[in-house]
Amino acid sequence: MSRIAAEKILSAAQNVLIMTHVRPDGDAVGSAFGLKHLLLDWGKNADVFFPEPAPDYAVGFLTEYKTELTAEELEKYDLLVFTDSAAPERIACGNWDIAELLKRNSLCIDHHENNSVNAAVKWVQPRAAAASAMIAELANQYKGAEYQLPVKAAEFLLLGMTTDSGCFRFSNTNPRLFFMAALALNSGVEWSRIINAVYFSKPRQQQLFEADFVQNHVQIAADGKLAYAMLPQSLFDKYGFDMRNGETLIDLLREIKGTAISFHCYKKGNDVKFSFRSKDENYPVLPVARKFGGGGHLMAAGLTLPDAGLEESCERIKDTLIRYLNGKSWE
Ligand SMILES: [Mn+2]
Repeated sequence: MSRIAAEKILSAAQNVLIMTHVRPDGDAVGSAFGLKHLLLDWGKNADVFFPEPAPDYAVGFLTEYKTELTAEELEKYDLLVFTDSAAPERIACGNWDIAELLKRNSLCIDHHENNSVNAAVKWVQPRAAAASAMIAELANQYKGAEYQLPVKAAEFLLLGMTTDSGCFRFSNTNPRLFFMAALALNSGVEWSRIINAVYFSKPRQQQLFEADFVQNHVQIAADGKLAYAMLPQSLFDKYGFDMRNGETLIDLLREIKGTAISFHCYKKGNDVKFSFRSKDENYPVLPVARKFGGGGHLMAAGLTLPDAGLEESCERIKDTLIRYLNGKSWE
């Protein structure tokens, strides 16, 4: 479905509850809270149900939100919106059964390939760099070119646009993104506040964690085309580091000269979590992630292997990627 359908369902609603994905990143925060501030500007009631902690860099931007949602509260909303959420099981909805929530009037705004959220209205644009960029576009189209984004909405949308594109460096960076970022900047947002919070506020402990990661955990394979790292729990413990703040850790692998694919993995409860990036269009990572039950974007994907061992899983994925990079059968 199209942006027009999204505009229609939003315009008909009066009380909107917005949710986003688990382990929220900058675009999750940016799209959910950015939409909230737009809807407030458009004379609607809008709340964000945000039951999981935000990355530290985003905390200073957050405005009011709900961490709990009673059945009685839920009744007062006539529309639920899910932003940046690729699959129903990826939606952060606290103790609620997502299947129950999806029976209600709902809208999904997302930019992941193969989105499987069966909302009443879906607007999915895999080529959009960020869900936040889609929401800026919706505001621009719905309200017209003269519409000035409210400063708070613009700030959140920029937060999402910059983080999902690695500050306009990743392969998803396109003219639309720059255009939407320019629109948002035009509202009078303090850009340096966003940049300083996201890129120049790294705690010293995190820097030391990253140095240890680079020094002792990064491995190179496939004649330099693959960089990967397996992160043991002891490394997290040593620096008190939480992967909630590890969104850019993968870039320490991707930045290495000559690499096409990078990944890291770590244990979360009984599961093993993988993050994949590619910087070579000949070797997108999505097909490999999907093969093992993961998802995401063509060049940036993720995977959770339930009830798996860290070492064995890492070996298995590494071997698959080596075959993939060497043009051998890997499926
Ligand atoms: Mn996103």
